[in-house]
Amino acid sequence: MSELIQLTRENEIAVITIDNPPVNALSPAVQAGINAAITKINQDEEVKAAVLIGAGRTFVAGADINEFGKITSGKAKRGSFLPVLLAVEDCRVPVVVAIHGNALGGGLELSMAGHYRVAVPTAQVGQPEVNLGIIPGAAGTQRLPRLVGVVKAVEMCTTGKPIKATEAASIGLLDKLVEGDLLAGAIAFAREVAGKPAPKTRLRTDKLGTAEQNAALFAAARETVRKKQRGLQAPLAAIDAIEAATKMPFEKGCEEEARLFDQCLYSDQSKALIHVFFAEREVPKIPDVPKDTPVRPVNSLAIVGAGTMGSGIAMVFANAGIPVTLKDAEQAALDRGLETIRKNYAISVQRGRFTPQFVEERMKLIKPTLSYDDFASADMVIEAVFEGMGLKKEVFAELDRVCKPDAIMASNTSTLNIDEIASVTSRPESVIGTHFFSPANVMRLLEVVRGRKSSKDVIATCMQLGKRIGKVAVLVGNCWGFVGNRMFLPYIREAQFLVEEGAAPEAVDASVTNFGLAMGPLAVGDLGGLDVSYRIRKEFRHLDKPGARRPFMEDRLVEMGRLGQKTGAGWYRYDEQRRSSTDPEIAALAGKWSTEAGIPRRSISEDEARDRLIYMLVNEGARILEEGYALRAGDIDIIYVNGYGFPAYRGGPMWYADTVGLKKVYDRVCEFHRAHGALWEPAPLLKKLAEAGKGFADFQREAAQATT
Ligand code: 3H9
Repeated sequence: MSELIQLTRENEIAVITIDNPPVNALSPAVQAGINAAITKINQDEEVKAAVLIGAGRTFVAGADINEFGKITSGKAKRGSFLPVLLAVEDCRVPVVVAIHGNALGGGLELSMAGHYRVAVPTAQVGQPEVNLGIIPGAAGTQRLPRLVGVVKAVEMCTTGKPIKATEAASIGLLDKLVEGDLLAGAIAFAREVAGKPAPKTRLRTDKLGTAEQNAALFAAARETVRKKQRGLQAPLAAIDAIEAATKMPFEKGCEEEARLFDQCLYSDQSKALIHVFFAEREVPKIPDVPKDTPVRPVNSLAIVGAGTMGSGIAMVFANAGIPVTLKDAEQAALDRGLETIRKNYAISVQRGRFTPQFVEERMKLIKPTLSYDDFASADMVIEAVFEGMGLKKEVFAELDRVCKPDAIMASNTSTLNIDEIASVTSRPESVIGTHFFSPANVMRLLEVVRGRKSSKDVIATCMQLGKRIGKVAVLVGNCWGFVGNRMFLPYIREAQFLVEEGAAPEAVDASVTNFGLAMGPLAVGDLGGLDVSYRIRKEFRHLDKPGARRPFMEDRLVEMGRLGQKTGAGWYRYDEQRRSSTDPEIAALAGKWSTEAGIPRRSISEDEARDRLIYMLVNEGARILEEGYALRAGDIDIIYVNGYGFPAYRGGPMWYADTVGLKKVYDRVCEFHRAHGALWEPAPLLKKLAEAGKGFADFQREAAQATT
């Protein structure tokens, strides 16, 4: 046997162990090894049943995702796992698959080819391929509906969400839950079924339903996907493949699945989603803060400021089981904060996300206070007061006085200079930025802002803590707006320019929502309140490029009291339920103000609007990358996908630019530079890469090679 697959014997039971750390991915060698093990078992008369199990922390997390890029770039041939699975299913003796950790993608497909499946209660099983822009490619769409029925199979293959072992057992996907030692339990189960006829999943049809029942189910499923997974191709392909399972014999269904799988695999969507998968796993890797950097224990948190951000952050930590002291200066503000928390939890209970008991336990973890006295024992403090340097400095001076010596002192600032904040403390090495995104209890992104003196153990602690509290933590440098907002501000500025030049707000927003963004820039402004960026623009006016064009629309709307949703009007008009509609007054105001400012009104195409918005992000992203405020182009992509509603299937702004081709992007940026002036000056890195015929991915690869 190969090192990756071990074949051993427990008397009459053969045990195949897959040992391909870290997640037993089904590399070609693993697939060949399983095949060889089955051949041996078939030849060994003494074997009466077999157990197939994974070594290490998990069963099998699916195909080796690294292989997909090699296949689409022509560096590897696309093999098929199907013959191996048929060999398992046609094995002379019953095969019992024993699952712990995860059986995902090809891992679940392998399990379903086995005759029985047993699992520990903590295990999870799923077909998450759609998250990578593909569909199950080893008969998952054919065997799963045969085991769990069409509705559940469609749900699992279109959402990609794994289900818990307990649920899997209740719907017939697992035959038994094993308490205690999994291998021992699986061997005992194998002894029970040895010598008896073993059921083959592919021969079953009892759960496939009738054509009439299914027609309505598939139509409804397609409708749901179009609404909830807007723009994604793979979930629709998964439905097509499952439909094939209900209409064709198994072998033909597999052929149809393979055709659809290939179509998805070679798509831009799949390449982008695979990029996002690996970029997310790259993000915690910080060259000068190695994995084994010691961390400070964080078992309690204190928060200053019970506003929207402070109360949201309190929920995030309470949800992770970490006790929180929540402080505000005023009782009324504290009461409001707690009320917000209660309301948010009530919504989560209504939506079935949390049980009332869970919420009650979390509420007990949040301790309101008006005093800093309660801060002395906190392992970490997050300041979430109003965005203003003076106030933040006051708070940090106070924290320096009350916090214990090794406490981490973090600021939730979204724009301000962490070094300046740290300068008022006697321990700048313990000061760092933890920039949460609103609503903090919902958004996955956390920017960890590294100050000049932030120590490595503080950085490592915050990055690890991010994972513990369910966030994607991305380390960023300390520049204005850090990464996300530094790119976002020019983007929303450009949206205003488009309106000032003649585009309707809904056309501006549609140019990026049609591209796949969750919301357009103007609707986002209305949602958060136009006064937020108004204040930022005012405070940082001194940073504006001298002589460069300045937007005026939004400032004037704010000055008219049109602050967005909260005042019933902003870029759009809102009814009581905050449903938006076009406001003809905006077109009239834009026309009047633009004429006064001497800006000619013209018709603007959707392509121009989209390119100006997206390429503004890319151009600023290129500057950030070159200046070293983001470690990798992929980090910027992860920030935009997780914090700004950028469609993951486009891979993030930097990946998207690479797919367009940087030469094309650069030419367009130059065109906008000529037409609109200094704010479109091409980033030097963009120019350099475009002229060299390279992409951001090449830049990253070369930078990584240079450091190794
Ligand atoms: C598929 O199966 C298609 C089939 O239908 C058809 C043909 C058979 N491949 O996430 P983590 C690496 S498509 C290669 O940090 P966790 C990962 O990059 C596949 N590598 O750990 C990381 O490497 P590094 C369908 C993989 O405990 C390390 O493992 N399956 C794979 O937080 C640890 O990962 C999926 O989509 C892989 N399949 O989460 C499942 N999986 O240390 C994808 C992981 O160098 N995987 N790695 O950065 C996951 O969802 C999570 O990794 C998992 C563990 C839940 C398993």
